[in-house]
Amino acid sequence: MDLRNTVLSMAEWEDLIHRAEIGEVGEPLVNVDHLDSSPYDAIFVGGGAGGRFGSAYLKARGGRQLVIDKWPFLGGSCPHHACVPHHLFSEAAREMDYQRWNAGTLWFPEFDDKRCSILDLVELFKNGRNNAHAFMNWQSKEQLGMEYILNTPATVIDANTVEVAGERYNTRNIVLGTGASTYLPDVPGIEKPGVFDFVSLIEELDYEPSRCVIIGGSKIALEYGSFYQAAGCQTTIVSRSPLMRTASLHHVDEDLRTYVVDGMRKRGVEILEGAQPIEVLGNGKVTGVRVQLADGSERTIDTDFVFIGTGERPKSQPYVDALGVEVDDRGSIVVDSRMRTSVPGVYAIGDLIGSPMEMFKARKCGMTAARNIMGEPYEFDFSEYPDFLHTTYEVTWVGLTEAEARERYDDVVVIQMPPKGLRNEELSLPMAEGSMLYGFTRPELSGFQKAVYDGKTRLLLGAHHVGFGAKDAFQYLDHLIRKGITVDEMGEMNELFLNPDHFIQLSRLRAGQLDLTSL
Ligand code: KPC
Repeated sequence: MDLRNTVLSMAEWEDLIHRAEIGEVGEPLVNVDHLDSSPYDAIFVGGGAGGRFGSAYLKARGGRQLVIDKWPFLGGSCPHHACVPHHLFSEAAREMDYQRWNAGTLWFPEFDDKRCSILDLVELFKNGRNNAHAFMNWQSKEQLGMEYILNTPATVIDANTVEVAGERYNTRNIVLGTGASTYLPDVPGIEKPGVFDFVSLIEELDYEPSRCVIIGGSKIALEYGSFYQAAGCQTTIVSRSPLMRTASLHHVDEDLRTYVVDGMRKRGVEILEGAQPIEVLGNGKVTGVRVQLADGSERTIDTDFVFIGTGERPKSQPYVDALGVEVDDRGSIVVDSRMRTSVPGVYAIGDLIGSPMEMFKARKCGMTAARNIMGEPYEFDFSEYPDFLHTTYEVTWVGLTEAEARERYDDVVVIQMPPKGLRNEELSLPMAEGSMLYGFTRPELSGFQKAVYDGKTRLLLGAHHVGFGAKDAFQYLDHLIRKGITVDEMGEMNELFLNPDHFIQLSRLRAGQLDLTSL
């Protein structure tokens, strides 16, 4: 379908995408300027966050791009299976948790978890996700001027040639960005119906789970596990490593971790650390999981729903076969800081180059490739970054933990709430939007926060937060820590009181000291 000279409305895009998804439209959706005979500076294979942002940047610099995706929309897995449903489910988990703790008090009705349906939320998301998809297509075409071919996969022929729907396109450079997929651990029975990952949860769930076992302890295990539990589905997490001590997470402060994991247990999530699955049971559909516990004993957990929380692996094999790009032992395409692979003229971005499989990295990888392709040497180091996850809380962290700081600096000063020496249940702080009611009803639920300073230089080294609404601040805290901000400069900032992290006011309480001490 040639869309080059057609402007589709949002509703028309939604309808077209829907018809493509259900198989009514099988042909490629083509938005290519066939009148332009200039060569492509880059073809982006994969139209997810990296391919779309890379394309936008390359266009902005005056280049010619083409982005290709097998799906009938740009934007990739984020709005289809990943970030967007995760945020919807996490918001639902927070709301359900709030209703549950407050049930029968003030204006809150008694809590009826029979009305909390995982299936309903999945359907709600699935029925609404095409609006974001439609917008990605509309914005990319009408506002950003991108060329794209959707609803058909691309085949890379060589470093300058890509084939789409039987037609070959030549390009100066190729940018590979086709992402990753769930790593299925080698557990007998893992292929049985009733075992889901975050993709099949959306595409295939057709019953209401009544009991859940999560295999693995990744971020996704904490996030989806908290949602299932909040929805009344008793959840057990089976993890070899202690939660939040897995290799994929860095800079997790121990006090923050304790608050988060204790909070999950307080809400009924069963967490089996040091445990591993032996077999997924069931004659046909899943009926249970046999697990080896930390003490070596075995236990069978009856369940009708198993969720994989072991992380993802890059989908790199087609490019190894076609181009011989170098990959590491996990299949991640090896790139330098400019996103250049081992094959000249071929770049790789996003989840395809390994962890962290995060949005900021995918988008900035795309931008980095585009800048370099357009002749602007630019390096992207993503070894340090702020991070977050959701349980029934929003958990955010950036910079060094207290323990890391103490290893590197002689005079570490910690400003935290509740302060060391006070138990969470003794103090109704921290309090702000989202935790006000908890402050007055259940202080121990109102959250936790910590700022770590170097007492000598007075520089902020790290910040850690469990609560609600601080994620936004952490984007800027990351920037400020990189630039270097002192406790005194923090104290000079103008806070919008009450605020979720209280870092400005708490820092000001100590900023006057010549010899900085903890608070
Ligand atoms: C709703 C939303 O912005 C999430 S989808 C983002 C896909 S992209 O803009 O291509 O990174």
